[in-house]
Amino acid sequence: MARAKTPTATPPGRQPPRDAKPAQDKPAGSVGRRAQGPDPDADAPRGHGGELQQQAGGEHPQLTTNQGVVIADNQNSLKQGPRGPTLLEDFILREKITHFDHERIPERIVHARGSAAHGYFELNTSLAKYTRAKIFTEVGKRTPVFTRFSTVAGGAGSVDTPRDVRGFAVKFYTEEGNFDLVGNNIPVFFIQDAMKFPDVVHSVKMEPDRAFPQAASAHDTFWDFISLTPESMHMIMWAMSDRTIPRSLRTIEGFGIHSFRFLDEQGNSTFVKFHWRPKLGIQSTVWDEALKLQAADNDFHRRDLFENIQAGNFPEWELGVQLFTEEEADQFPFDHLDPTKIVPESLVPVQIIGRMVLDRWPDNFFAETEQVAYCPANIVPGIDFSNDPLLQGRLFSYLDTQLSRLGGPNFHQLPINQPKCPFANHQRDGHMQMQVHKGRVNYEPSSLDGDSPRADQRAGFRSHATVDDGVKGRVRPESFADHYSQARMFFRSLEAPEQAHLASALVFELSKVETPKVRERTVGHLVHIDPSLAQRVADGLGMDSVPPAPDAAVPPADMPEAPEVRIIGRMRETLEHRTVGILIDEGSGAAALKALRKAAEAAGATVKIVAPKLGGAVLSDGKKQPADGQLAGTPSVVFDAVAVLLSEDAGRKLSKESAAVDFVAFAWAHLKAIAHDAGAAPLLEAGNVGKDAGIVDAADPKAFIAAAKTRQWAREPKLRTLA
Ligand code: HDD
Repeated sequence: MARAKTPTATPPGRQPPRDAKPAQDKPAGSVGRRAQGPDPDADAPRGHGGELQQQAGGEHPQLTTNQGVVIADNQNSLKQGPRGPTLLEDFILREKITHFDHERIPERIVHARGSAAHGYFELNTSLAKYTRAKIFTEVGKRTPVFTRFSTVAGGAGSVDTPRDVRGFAVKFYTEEGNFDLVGNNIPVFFIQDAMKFPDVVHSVKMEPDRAFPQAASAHDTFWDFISLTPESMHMIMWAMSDRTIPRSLRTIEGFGIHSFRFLDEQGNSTFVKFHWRPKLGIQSTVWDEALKLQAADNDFHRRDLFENIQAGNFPEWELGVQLFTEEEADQFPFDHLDPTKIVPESLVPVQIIGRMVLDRWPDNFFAETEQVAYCPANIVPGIDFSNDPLLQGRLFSYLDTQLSRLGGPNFHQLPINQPKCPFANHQRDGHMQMQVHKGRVNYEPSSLDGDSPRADQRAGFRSHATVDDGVKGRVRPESFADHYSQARMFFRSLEAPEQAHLASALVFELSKVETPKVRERTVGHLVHIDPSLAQRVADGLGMDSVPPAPDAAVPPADMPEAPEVRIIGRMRETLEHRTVGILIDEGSGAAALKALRKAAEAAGATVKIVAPKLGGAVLSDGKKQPADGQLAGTPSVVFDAVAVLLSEDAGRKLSKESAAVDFVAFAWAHLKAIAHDAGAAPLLEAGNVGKDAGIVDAADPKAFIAAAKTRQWAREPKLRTLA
């Protein structure tokens, strides 16, 4: 569809557009029509800003309006004379600005900040005994997925690394319809009933009169709500643990939280809880590291996910299930329908049934990551809900929120939300209807069109034939009344440094609370969980005594330890897909750098060079080594382990450079391995870096790799006098 243009207002010095050739590779009507760009050999346009400066030559698609009209000039609005008024008639300007004005949609009320990737799920163990869902019965089959990770409290533009729960939402595009597992990186929740969700969310979001703090729970309204909501105590233990300050989205666990049901061909039900386990193991930061990461890189987690997927370091998780019958559940010393409870693995082990690999970054953030609409009500035949009252409320909320967030009832037709299996029904019309339905029949029963969609009793979705009776009322079951036993189990199952971090987190958060009675009420709850924790937090807050514990509906019971809640011991000692930063300067040892790089890369790490100047430095062999990051903008917090290779001169010079001193001081404080040579000694001294198994001679790459694979927990007592 070539057309000749007769430009009417070509700016001076500019070549008029040439005749366009039809596109070979795009359908008619798409953006595929091609125009020739300015010829790079032609006289470059010289002007005063209103002229086209781009120099790329070759063929480009023609720029058009949304109506397909080819645009002649995308630099200047239509004016009455060069210095005259802009004309309202300029439909090209108006269309462009109007579209721009509406580029944003409402952000998610929670989980607004997120990053996502495409990938697949592969089943390795059939669950045909329990479910007819093909995704869980066809071993070896790869089902496409789109997985979005998020923080909960912050807005879409907030930082990646606040202390916060992480959302872990997976859309499985199964051949039987979309199945969404919309979970978090923590296996329990703050509240037991969806009725309380708007309250807990309002309390944690920025306070409505002052509009701060952004993406933080450390403020009065959150702790006010929590201190008056004892059912939140188990979740508070998890939220104040290092789980909420993950090192990477690639190193978080995920949980479906609620009990769901599996239904076999006969409709028999087995309860199921879903678990995602990162192949790289769990890895968190220490709090000071998380704080400094916020300053170093607002997008740390998004960038980390992007860079690793682009590099082919595809993140991977195992999918595990806990399966139990109604009769088994009746024997648990808690109610599995209560979402503030876990089913400890000592009662029901997790069986691994498959894996998820994320191997493709979205092409467009808005179209995919922003417009993806998850919904826990999206399930497929062979899966069903339980009566968990939090889940039941969620079944309503997600579709409802998308109606205003995505602007109407047809958001399921957006490419990212569409099932990848055929879908057809008699729903019609509405805002942004993308399908052109044919024929007269948009109802059922009908006899006018033999091809119109019909229900299928055999293949179709069937609910579990649950028998429930009871007296109507706004009630909580007695079996939901124990708020402290699992909180105690969690705290007591942690390793000593993890307990200390949790106590410090509570002290930090409550220190930001201005209202004394809120602090006191919160510490009172801790007495039920563990009196020593209450004492530590009271001491940390400078209280004269531990406040009294509130009445507990059910006194806390001692449960067996649950090792699965720990992070320490469940990290994987590996450098695979991690990043080592090597600080160099003029005269750094070339051989040592080569050996360290080789060893780190062989262990699966990415190596990044940091230098005072981005251009790099001339090494001892006289060759210039470019840097990946400039020292002042690339602190050690962004690395998993560091090495410092410096000549004597550079070592002396950098020991007076605060960015360099911080580089080593923070690596030390954040329990990371540091390899160094003799030249770096003055810098390490200036950074108060001590000696331990994590501080190694750069001439011994093996020792460095061994130390770099883990955090130096033994260093912790030297660094912090923890609450
Ligand atoms: Fe929710 C989003 C996870 C309880 C109402 N939720 C949302 C997302 C995740 C979760 C991961 C982001 C999905 C995405 O990436 O787009 N939510 C949870 C978990 C919960 C939970 C694990 C408890 C076990 N949520 C919950 C309740 C309600 C909601 C009880 C309301 C009754 N959640 C929403 C919502 C959101 C949402 C308002 C906001 C944006 C969206 O749905 O799409 O409908």
